[in-house]
Amino acid sequence: MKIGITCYPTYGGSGAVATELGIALAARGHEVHFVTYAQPFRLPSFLPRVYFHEVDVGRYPLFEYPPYDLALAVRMHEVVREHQLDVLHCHYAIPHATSAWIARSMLREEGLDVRVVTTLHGTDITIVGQERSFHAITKFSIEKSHAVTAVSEYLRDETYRAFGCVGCNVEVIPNFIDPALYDRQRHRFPIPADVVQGRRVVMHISNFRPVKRVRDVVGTFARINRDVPSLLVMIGDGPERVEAEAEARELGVSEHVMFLGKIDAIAPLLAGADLFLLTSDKESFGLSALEAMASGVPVVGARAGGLPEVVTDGVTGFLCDVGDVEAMARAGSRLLSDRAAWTRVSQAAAADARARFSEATIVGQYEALYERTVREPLALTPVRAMPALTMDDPA
Ligand code: GMT
Repeated sequence: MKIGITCYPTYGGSGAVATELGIALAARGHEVHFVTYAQPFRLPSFLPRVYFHEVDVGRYPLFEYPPYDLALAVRMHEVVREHQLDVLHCHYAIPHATSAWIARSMLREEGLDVRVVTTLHGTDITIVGQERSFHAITKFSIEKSHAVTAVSEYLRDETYRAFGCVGCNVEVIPNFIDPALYDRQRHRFPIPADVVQGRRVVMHISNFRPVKRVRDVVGTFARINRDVPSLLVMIGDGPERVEAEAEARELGVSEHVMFLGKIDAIAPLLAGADLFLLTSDKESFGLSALEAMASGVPVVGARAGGLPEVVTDGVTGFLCDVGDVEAMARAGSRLLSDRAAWTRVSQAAAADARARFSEATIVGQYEALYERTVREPLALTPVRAMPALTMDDPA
């Protein structure tokens, strides 16, 4: 099959999943065309059957806000025509699914067509999509896709709830890991022993957006560090990084916290971690938690969104109420000070990630979906008439 993939190419779970899906599809013999404004961060420079088409928005001075969604639609239209793509797979609803609908409308004017598959990742539904300015276009773009997937049951249900889509078929296809890559035996931990100084390694990876509650990561760590001497390794960057740095200073743990910034290859870092913290108040899936589990790192986090579908509380990690840093710290300290318990949870996490979220299984589910969609376009049942949500009434 010939598949176009559009995603946010910068750091973030949806871009990571989209890129790894494309790479895996190409390895299975499909032709994959990435259409986006920059080379996706996890995409190597050359792979057989993988192509990258850059979207150029231009710089006309009249445009205070250059219309990326239109430039993307034009590029999608061009790539589908030139390469006879069967499917355009959009990761993150807006603007990608909207641009795909425009591209498809242009193609249909010329007697051509393409199937549009949209994967919902999280904040496209739980935050951005529910803003007054974006609600109607998100709903429209979901309805106009031939097939829609969500990365967790939580996100599927949230889509139905927020957009009033009672009859449409949102299929859950979870995120996945490459078990050969996320294997703690395979890597050498890149942080030197004289930096670690025998401390246990606690890790957090995110884009440091408010939803991640990175102050809670530092707060949880500071409490763990009182019981078990530890080092907190913070990977990623974003608007709340300064808050996390300030929290570390206020709690007097700065010398035990390292901020590494954005890093592409996280598997070697996870291979040396003893505990992973994910304290978000909304997390549709938690790809970084899955990558940690696959690397044999127990996860301690907040019982929010789809994270309980990934982390089995008490078996592959521990989940506590959002914001309850005391409980998270107690769970973390217990794990780090009981070698037998740690080994049990670490092994259970690595095994469960392989059993439920292996690349081989999940990529097969996407392939089956494409085949079904191309053979017999899914007619999404029209969404029932519903009042527009307002920000004062998000229910
Ligand atoms: O906020 C992020 O972590 C980035 C965001 C994205 O779109 O890149 O992540 C969302 O998609 C990931 C991949 O499916 C999920 O693992 C994350 O849970 C989800 N983030 C949120 O729901 C906050």
